[in-house]
Amino acid sequence: MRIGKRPKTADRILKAVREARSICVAGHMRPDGDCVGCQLAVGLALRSQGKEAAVWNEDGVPPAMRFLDPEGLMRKPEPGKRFDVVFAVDAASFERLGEAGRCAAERGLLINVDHHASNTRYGDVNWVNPHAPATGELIYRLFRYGRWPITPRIADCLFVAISTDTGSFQYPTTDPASFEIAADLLRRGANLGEVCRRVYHSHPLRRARLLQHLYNSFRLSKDQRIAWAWLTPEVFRKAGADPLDSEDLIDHLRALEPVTVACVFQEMENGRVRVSLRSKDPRVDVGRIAAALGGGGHAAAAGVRLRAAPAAAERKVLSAVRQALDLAA
Ligand SMILES: [Mn+2]
Repeated sequence: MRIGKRPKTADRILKAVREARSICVAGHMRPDGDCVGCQLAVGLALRSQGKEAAVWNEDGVPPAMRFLDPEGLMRKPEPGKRFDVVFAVDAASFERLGEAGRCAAERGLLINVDHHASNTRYGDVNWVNPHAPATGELIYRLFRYGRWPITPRIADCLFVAISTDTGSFQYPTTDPASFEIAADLLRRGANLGEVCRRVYHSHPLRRARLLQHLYNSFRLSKDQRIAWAWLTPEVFRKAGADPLDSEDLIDHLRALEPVTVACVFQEMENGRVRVSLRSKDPRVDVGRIAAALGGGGHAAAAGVRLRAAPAAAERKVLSAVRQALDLAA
């Protein structure tokens, strides 16, 4: 496919990578398919260019995506290791990098490639395009601009990145280019059957138990436009699940016909409440709601961590959502 004119930022990134010897490819905490897909794709390319490349985010590769990393590229670098370049992908803020941000403490140069509108431009070089439905699309373009070979394995990684962040090409941010890039990745050897079986059809039973709890316990606002549910440490314990197993369960609440906004509240060990928000009405921007509360994300999918008691957190979030719904009505 034709990828259009190369932005100056992409040139700067390619030049910095060319000149670097050691590079850490960093991702955000609770990484999703977009994050690890991009991290591994870049990591593989750097290795094949003979660079010393570390690939790291504080939670590692989610189980469903481990097939993308058979030799364990994703590994914590030794503490205090200095990198010529730290290449952050899909992270809206420096804080979202969590522990991986420490790799950047003594770096030469920090590159930030991302597609979140809320991105804080924390890098020395920032390539932020909120119109891209996935960071994977930006990384794909970077490969093409730099003429980095896209091997079948790299095609798998980038396909996972784009497929997961577009909700399997369903979210309204999905555009013709997403399909064109996906088609090109299939042509280059991405294994659609394998990728979909691993990523979408291999959920562990403990995740189903969390979903059971969600379906059994979710609540609806009077007008049925808001659905919300709680996941407590006890629910996780009973399900034999860990906090990463709840990823994307919220989509089942958003998928209900009367519901416009779904919220899932998660009590965390440190006395904070993790809130996930999803909207299916483009006029109700949950990214803005989350940002007003100190979090971030996209118009259709966002989140925030609140330091508040559960009941207070719930009140605060639901009233903000209600307000946004009323404004859109
Ligand atoms: Mn993303």
